[in-house]
Amino acid sequence: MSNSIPEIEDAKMMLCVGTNMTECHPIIAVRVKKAVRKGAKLYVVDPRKIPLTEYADGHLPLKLGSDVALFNAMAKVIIDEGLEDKEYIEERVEGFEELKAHLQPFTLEYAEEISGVPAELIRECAIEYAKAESAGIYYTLGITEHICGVSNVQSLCNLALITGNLGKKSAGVNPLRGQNNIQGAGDCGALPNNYPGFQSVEDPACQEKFEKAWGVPMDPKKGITKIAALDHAVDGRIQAMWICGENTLVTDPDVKHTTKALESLDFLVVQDMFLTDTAKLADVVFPAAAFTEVDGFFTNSDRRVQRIRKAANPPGEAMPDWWIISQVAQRMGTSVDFEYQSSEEVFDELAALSPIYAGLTYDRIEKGDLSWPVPDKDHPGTPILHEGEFLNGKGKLQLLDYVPPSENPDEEYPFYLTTGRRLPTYHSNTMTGRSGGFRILVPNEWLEIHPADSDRLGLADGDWARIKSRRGEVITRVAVTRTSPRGTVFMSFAFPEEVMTNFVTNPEVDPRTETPEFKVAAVSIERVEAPSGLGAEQALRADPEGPGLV
Ligand SMILES: Nc1nc2c(c(=O)[nH]1)N[C@H]1C(S)=C(S)[C@@H](COP(=O)(O)OP(=O)(O)OC[C@H]3O[C@@H](n4cnc5c(=O)[nH]c(N)nc54)[C@H](O)[C@@H]3O)O[C@H]1N2
Ligand SMILES: Nc1nc2c(c(=O)[nH]1)N[C@H]1C(S)=C(S)[C@@H](COP(=O)(O)OP(=O)(O)OC[C@H]3O[C@@H](n4cnc5c(=O)[nH]c(N)nc54)[C@H](O)[C@@H]3O)O[C@H]1N2
Ligand SMILES: [Mo]
Repeated sequence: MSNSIPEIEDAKMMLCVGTNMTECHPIIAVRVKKAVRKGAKLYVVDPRKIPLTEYADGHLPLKLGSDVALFNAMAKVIIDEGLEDKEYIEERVEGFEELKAHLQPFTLEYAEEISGVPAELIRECAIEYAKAESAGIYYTLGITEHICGVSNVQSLCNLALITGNLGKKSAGVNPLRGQNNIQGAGDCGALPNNYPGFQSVEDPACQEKFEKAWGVPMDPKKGITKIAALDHAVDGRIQAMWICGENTLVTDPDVKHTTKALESLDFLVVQDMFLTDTAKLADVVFPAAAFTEVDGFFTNSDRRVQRIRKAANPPGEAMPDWWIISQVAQRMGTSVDFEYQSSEEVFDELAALSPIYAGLTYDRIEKGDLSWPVPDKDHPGTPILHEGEFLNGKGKLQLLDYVPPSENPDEEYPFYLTTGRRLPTYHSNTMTGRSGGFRILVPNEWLEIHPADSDRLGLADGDWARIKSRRGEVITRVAVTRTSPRGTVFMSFAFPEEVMTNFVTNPEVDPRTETPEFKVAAVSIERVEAPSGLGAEQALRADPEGPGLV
């Protein structure tokens, strides 16, 4: 995030895009609700009528994958109305005239046609965003898990840049990170293109620095993503894989392809707290300790570095992840020193090699109140990025085109399926599924479908349906609800033992990040009889409340 979480409370306008915040980031959503109570405006851009819309001044229920058309039109409104921040643009932004020319075709009428959102509502949202003293953008997977995910994000950055909302308190462009330490994992170099501290593997100066630190030659080429690695497993270029803390078999798109990839490997290691579906395919399983059972550090969504402390002993043979990795490394006979005695030693090495962590020690992160960059020991941390100047010079406006989703409804597959989360379950449910009472909250998977569509298909609430795409099919219960719009249905992926949602999802990726288009697949839906053995014990779903979409 460019700004810190507590600042949200003082935002004057919040634009929440593709983020089901009350269900997926409920603590952050509390700050949003507090800001609303203090008089801030809230606009929600999401195809579904998610609970956050109940607090909103405006809900823009756009068609799946139409974000660029909508945000380009908003940028055009802002410029046409003369609401851009001229001084900020002059001083800090590059490419304004080019953007202005590029936006000419993105009229409100065009945006309404592509997104289905009434032109007047788009205009209202643009004006509220531009006029606010401080306006924050918050987004999550609704815009990133698309073949145009990068463009979606850039179209939001354009809005922030032309209105001077980057480098300012209670504003910014804020991706709400998914898992507790996904930010920290990237910071530590768990990325194909960076060493720890986001230092490029392709930069000769960085290569030299790490060669010196570790005493071995560095590969000057960047690595590959997990998506590419699975493809390479199928075509034989990769023979061995070590999966740490991921239930890949269940959570990657197109399960048939993932299964083939993992089964093609000569050797698979899985390091997890539980014997997941993925771990069952492994040659070796390393039992990992849980976060409550280890000492270490996590870096939060807003770059806040925090200590975690051991509160219980791990069960059985389970050990901390850093320990398992360093023990294997030592046995591989490398000349690199992997003899860490504690997580603190790992942290000190990270701080020594990454300028953004340079001023941090376990003592300094004791209270968890410092956000990186913290370049030296006296530095107070950086809750707001880009204050005063951008690291790489000027903020560059991007000229973006609308690209439709890779798969769209046709005669054979007439519906859009979008997938995501529900509050009581966490991903593949390996963790949340273990608490006895959770099925009271979410008894089973269900397909969220609008009454206009269910009527046409002869489906009643609680019936069973077959959902089929070009990749595969699943059978699930249906819930007739106005949460999803007509023509678009929604499922989670939390009940793989009953409904393997990712049999159906779309493996097409954004070519720049290789993030799959989990948010759009074309599917067919047909009523089926209740499968034997499953119907009786599965209660009906709990339905989200609210009037829903017409
Ligand atoms: N309870 C719970 N919380 C979680 C998780 C969990 O499994 N359970 N997982 C964590 C992780 S790793 C992550 S990454 C986050 C994810 O957090 P979110 O991204 O908020 O979760 P999703 O359910 O994937 O929701 C995406 C939202 O995008 C909307 N959407 C779909 N398509 C589009 C589109 O084309 N445009 C726009 N504007 N919106 C669209 C959907 O309707 C949905 O409301 O949640 C984290 N928090
Ligand atoms: N259809 C569909 N699929 C999706 C998505 C979607 O929106 N739609 N979203 C995608 C996204 S954003 C995400 S993040 C993924 C999530 O996908 P996964 O990360 O595969 O999902 P989890 O079920 O959270 O699996 C995490 C595993 O880590 C283990 N674990 C937990 N803590 C530790 C630890 O400290 N050490 C070790 N070694 N293991 C640990 C857990 O036991 C669990 O098995 O799903 C992706 N898949
Ligand atoms: Mo995620």
